[in-house]
Amino acid sequence: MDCLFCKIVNNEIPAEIIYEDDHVIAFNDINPQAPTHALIIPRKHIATLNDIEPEDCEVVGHMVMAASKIAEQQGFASDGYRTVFNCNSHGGQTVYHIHLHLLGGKPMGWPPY
Ligand code: IU
Repeated sequence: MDCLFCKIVNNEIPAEIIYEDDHVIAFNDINPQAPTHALIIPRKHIATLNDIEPEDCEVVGHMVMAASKIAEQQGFASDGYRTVFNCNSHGGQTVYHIHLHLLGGKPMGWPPY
């Protein structure tokens, strides 16, 4: 399978990994949109949010828990932060291995367009 994020999971291409556990890894986005912009991904390949199955609930929970742990580690948990899943073209998804964006270190705007 030719998936960029699977290659990062398998150490076939480098990334600045900032967190990992048995289910997920997180690394710095190459095009950061905030002082901290990390991507939290499951080790398992899941293409889009539409492909999540009931047995994936645990890993998706790990993704969300990882976001709050990283926010704490980076020192912006109490100020707050943004988490985003983009899904398919209207959602702005460009890499088809689900990833939770974690953006922190500055106030975020809303709406996101
Ligand atoms: P999106 O939600 O699928 O649009 O997000 C994909 C992200 O992956 C985007 O923020 C890119 O900057 C990021 N990214 C990366 O960190 N490393 C890469 O090699 C590639 C994309 I291609």
